[in-house]
Amino acid sequence: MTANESSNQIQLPDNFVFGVATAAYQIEGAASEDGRTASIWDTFSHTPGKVLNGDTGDVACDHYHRVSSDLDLIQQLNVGAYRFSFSWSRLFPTAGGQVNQAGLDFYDRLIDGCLERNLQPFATLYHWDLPQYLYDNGGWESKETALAFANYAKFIADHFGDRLHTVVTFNEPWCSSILSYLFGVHAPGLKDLPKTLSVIHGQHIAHGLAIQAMRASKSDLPLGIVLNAQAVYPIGAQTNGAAVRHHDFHNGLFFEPLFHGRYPEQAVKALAPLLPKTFMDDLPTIAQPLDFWGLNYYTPTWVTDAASADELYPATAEVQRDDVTRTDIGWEVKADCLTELLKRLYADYSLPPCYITENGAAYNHELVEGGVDDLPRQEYLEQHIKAVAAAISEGIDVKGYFAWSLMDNFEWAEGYSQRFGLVHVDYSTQQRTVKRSGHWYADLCQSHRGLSPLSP
Ligand code: GCO
Repeated sequence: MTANESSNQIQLPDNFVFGVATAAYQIEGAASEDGRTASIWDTFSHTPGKVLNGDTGDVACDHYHRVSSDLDLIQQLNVGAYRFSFSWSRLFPTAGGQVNQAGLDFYDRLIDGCLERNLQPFATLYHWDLPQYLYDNGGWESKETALAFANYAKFIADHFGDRLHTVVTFNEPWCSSILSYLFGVHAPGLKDLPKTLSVIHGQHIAHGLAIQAMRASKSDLPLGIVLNAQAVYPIGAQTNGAAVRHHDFHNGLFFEPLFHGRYPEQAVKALAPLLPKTFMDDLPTIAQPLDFWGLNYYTPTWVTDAASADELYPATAEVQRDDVTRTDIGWEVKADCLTELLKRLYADYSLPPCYITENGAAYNHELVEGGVDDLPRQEYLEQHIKAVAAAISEGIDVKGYFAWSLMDNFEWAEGYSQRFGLVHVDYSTQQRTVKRSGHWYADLCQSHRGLSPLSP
């Protein structure tokens, strides 16, 4: 089957948006150029033992210097939208300081470059790169950081608001709290439950204040948040309780306060002594009405009860199933879980319309005779886009889909070892090569646009 034949079978609404996604620390490089200062990811990646092979984002894809040709590349993929994140410490390199003009110029070039190429800019304020000076001053546990975030958000809305298609506050706050402060995998690499709960709450407050600040600045700018909801399943019938607790902790601590202005009852009961003192008082600030939300989905989560009865809530353990298809990073491929997840979330919570803001696969195919034959990624994308179409046909309001990622990049604790790109990057030369999956995606976007032009 050719790309066009297979893509034509996917039925999507007329104004459905296709895009590609990236994040600042993963692609920009130029880590200490033009006034940018360190974020917690610079510190973490420069700490021996934290990132595979000692890799850092110092150079990454050198996107800071190649923004114009990278935008040309995005245009060649025929997408209608580009999702990127701002580097907070490039724009505001010092505590309480002025905006950094060179940083501002860079994002002006990026956003204007999108508009010149008919790419709708979808911006993220926080993709995990907290300025180090804010971390040193108490980080997300401190209200000062939430206030600084609201000021930063207001600046973005004031300066860029009339050129952005949407803005999200946080990308995957689960990662910048639980993965970073409880599991110790991401910056700052701690394993501390009370701190984790304070950070979750602090980020929620920052989100609420930022939404208020941006609304006041530009009331017609569509605002949202991106969550990596887990598609949780019990590994056997007897572990249903574990699945409920896991969902409550890993999804409920985010969805319930953000969309319903409350924390999950069971989690609160179990964790009460560890929760921040003001957690009830802050809920009205946190639960701001949103225009949309973003779902990042890669793989399902199978759980059972934790081995030890002494474990703290949710006392669950993840289980890897045998005999399933996995990507090179080890994540199980199961597209129907995406349809089920969307249906479950819309059944459980009152949610605005959604974009799939990330979906994709790590496959480490290399360049052979000038091409990259990554058929498994193409198949992964096709299955998951069909899963989105299935959810839409069942009434779920999904407005668009962003492939993760435009190009191979710095995959956090995995360094450069895992390649998620539609475009291959040779890190020694910075040469970009569109992979087979990238050509397929470009055909899909083209045929979809051919049938129905994107709305402005
Ligand atoms: C995330 C992040 C991305 C990752 C991607 C692959 O979802 O973890 O938003 O920055 O690179 O998801 O892990």
